[in-house]
Order: sequence, then C-alpha cells, then structure tokens
Amino acid sequence: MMTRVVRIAAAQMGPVNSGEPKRVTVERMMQLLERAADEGCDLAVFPELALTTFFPRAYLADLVEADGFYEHAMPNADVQPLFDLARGRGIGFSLGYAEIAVENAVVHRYNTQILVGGDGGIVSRYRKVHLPGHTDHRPADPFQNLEKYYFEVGNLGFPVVDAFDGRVGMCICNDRRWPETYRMMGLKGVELIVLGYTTPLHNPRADQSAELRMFQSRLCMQAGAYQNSTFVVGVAKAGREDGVDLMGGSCIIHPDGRVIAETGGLGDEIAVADCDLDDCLNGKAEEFNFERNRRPELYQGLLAPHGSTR
Ligand code: CDV
Repeated sequence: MMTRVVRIAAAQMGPVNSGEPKRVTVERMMQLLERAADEGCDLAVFPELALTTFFPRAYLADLVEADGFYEHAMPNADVQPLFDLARGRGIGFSLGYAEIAVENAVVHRYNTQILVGGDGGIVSRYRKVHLPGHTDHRPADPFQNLEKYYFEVGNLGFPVVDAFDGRVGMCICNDRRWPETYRMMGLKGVELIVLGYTTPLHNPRADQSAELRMFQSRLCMQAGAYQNSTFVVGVAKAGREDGVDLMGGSCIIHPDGRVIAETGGLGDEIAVADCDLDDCLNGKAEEFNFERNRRPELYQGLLAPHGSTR
C-alpha cells in the first residue's frame, strides 16, 4: 500500500534573550536542524519570531528604533548558513521572523513565516492575520503585547501549497486560536499545518493558571486538526525570555485529534513523529466531507463584521 510518510521535527527553542547575537541564535537552530536530519526528518518546524527576542513585549516610541529586529530580505547573510545546511542535508524547515517588506515604495512590517524545501528554496510565505494585543503603550502592565503596533495584518491570505508530498499551510501563534484559520486552509485541502507560537504562561489581563493556558493552546490546535482532518505541528519559543515565562508544550497532532509527539522541557529540543499524510484522507472523505456535509448557504452570518448578527 502506498503511503505518504513525512517525518517531522517540532524544533522547539528556549529563550532568545535580548543581546543574543543572531549568529548564536542561528547556530542553535542549525544544531536543532542537524539533530532532526540525524533522526531522518524531512522537515523541521521552528517557532514564531525565532531569530530575535519577542520584541513586541516592549514599547519603543519610534518604530524605526525596532528596525534591527526585522529581516529586510530572506534569506540574508545571517541565516544563509541555515539554508545551506538544509540543502546539504536535504531537510526542509519552517521559520518565523519579523519582516520588513517594501511594496509599491511603501514600507510594511509583518509577522511572517516561511516554508523552505529540502533544496533550500522558499516554497511558501505566510503573514500573520490575527494580531493580538494593542497599539498603545500600557506601562501599568508587567509586559506589553504590542503586535498591533509593530505589525500590519498579513496580506497573503492563508496559502496552501503542494510540498512534502502533500498540501501544506502555515499560521502563526494567535492564529491557532481561531477556527477560521484552519477552515480557510481546510477548504483548500490542507493536510499539514505548521505553526510557531510565543505564549506567555500568564495573562496579565485574566486570572488563568499556567495549566489552563496550556489546555487552551492544545484544545484549539487539536480541534483544528480533527475538524479539518489535517496534521498540525505547533512549536513554542519557551522558557524565561527577557524576564517573561513562555509556555513550552510543542507538539505534533494527528488528523484524529491526538497528540502523537511532544516536547518535555523549556529549552532547545525536538519532538519527532512520522506523519502519514494519507491518514488525512478518511476524515476528508467521510465525517468532514465538506462538499457533502457543510451547509455554506446557512453560514452567511460568518461574513458579517465583528459578530454583529443575531
Ligand atoms: N504571539 C502571540 O500571538 N501570542 C498570543 C498571546 C499574546 C495571547 C497567543 O495567542 O498565544
């Protein structure tokens, strides 16, 4: 029987504290990529904003002061060794970073993730759609959540591409909490969704335990996988970064909703699983056969802005 097994590593990273040279961060990523390649992986998935500290937790009055956190081209000299290693070992990867893009002579800032094939070439790019947090400085909070200040809403939609013998899409961190994210890709036949996240263990605006926060993170990814019959790989930047505790719990989720591999700590670590993309087929043909069972004619309210319908 033919199968489409892709061996995937969730390449969790420990903190990237301010002041860590990018060369060191990239070397850490190369070590993780080497480990994944040694284990025979076809693809390694790195976290959101993997190359820097999660800088939206601090306010800089002049946006231009933050330009050093953004990549102006991808690949560039700093990350080229990672691309070269990937090509040399024949392993693909996905990587989150802050992007400055000049479009029609206008500067735009995005929270971006790319998918790179085993030949070292970029095969897809995604720009984060659901930006959490606020645009204003809130000095009374223990840390900021200024993604709406540092980034624009992504303008590429939710691409799904043919890669790794299947249909592959991406999303980033807060996107994983929204059913629309998965369904937009589910409607394009997605079989593997890779995503990075940076999630504080504590929510300064809600009384939630670390256990509850982890449960919620898993709940939405497992539901997204099951309801769209797709693998989901969620990868954390974990540990105490610039004084803020970030959750770990990177995992690989089967289309039946089960976690089939997960990390145990808060540092640089991989969790590996063989993902047979053919395992997506039954759910797409039966329980979640969209053509047969969805009722889009009754879903018009979903397009109403901001949940204003009754
Ligand atoms: N980087 C993120 O998008 N983090 C959000 C936090 C701030 C709630 C998340 O959804 O995990």
